[in-house]
Amino acid sequence: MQKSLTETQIAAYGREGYLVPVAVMSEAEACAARATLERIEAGTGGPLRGDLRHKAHLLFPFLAEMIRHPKILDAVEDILGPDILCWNTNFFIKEAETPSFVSWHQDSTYWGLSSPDVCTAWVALTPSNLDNGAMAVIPKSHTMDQIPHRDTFDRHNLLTRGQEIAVEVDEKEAVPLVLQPGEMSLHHVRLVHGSPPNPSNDRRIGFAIRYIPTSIYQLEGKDSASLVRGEDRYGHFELEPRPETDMQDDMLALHQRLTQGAAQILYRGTGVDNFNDPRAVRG
Ligand SMILES: O=C(O)CCC(=O)C(=O)O
Repeated sequence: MQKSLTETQIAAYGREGYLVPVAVMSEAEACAARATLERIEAGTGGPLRGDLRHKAHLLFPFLAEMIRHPKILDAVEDILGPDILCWNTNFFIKEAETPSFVSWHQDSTYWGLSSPDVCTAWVALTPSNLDNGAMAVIPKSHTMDQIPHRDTFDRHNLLTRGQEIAVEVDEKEAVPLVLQPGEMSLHHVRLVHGSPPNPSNDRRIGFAIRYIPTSIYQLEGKDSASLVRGEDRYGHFELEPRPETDMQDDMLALHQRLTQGAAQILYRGTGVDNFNDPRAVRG
């Protein structure tokens, strides 16, 4: 029995590779999350950079709560089943009137996971629309295998390596995923997607939560994840604890160790081995 999505929505995700919009919190809750983020940024000296953009759910309780949000998990459970790990989280923040963009890509390219049974919940903390660089997707592209990508390391490209698909993408097919604060989109790990810069006068903030079933494993090294629902009967990942306060000393040390391990997987073969390397810092 489904938890929150209808049969039609589940079928649409399977057929098209994405689902939008799914309401998961009120606009007031999303605005409160943005305010918390901006209070943290004020304390860390500006927009989150380097390793703070990755696995920030280990450092900040409001994000630890968000990855466990019942409405997000109910929808993800309808897609992935009852035993769910949050493998990673990434902030995708486009500052107002900046050139930051996301090239056309498939998420699966460098993640090293054993199966494409991976679903991203992209949660909007601000509006995301045609005026501020909303993500766009190529429907049904998730049915293709892994497509070759080339690394550009373009510093305005928000992806780890600035990787882009090495074949022509027919942009006429692209569908923008328009979201209000508090709504999310869901997308499959092989779906081709990307987004243009934000020319508007406000930031566009998305929090991307990568969910996997517990059966999946990492092919490229040791990796970690947070058990957010159900049971882990496989033990493929080091299970992450949950922070109680912002930037606890022990969680900072753990975050540094785990994001360094993650960077070694994502940047393998490039000489970059942590998210604070100048080639890895994005914005
Ligand atoms: O935030 C964006 O525009 C792109 C996000 C993205 O590529 C992702 O969540 O995988």
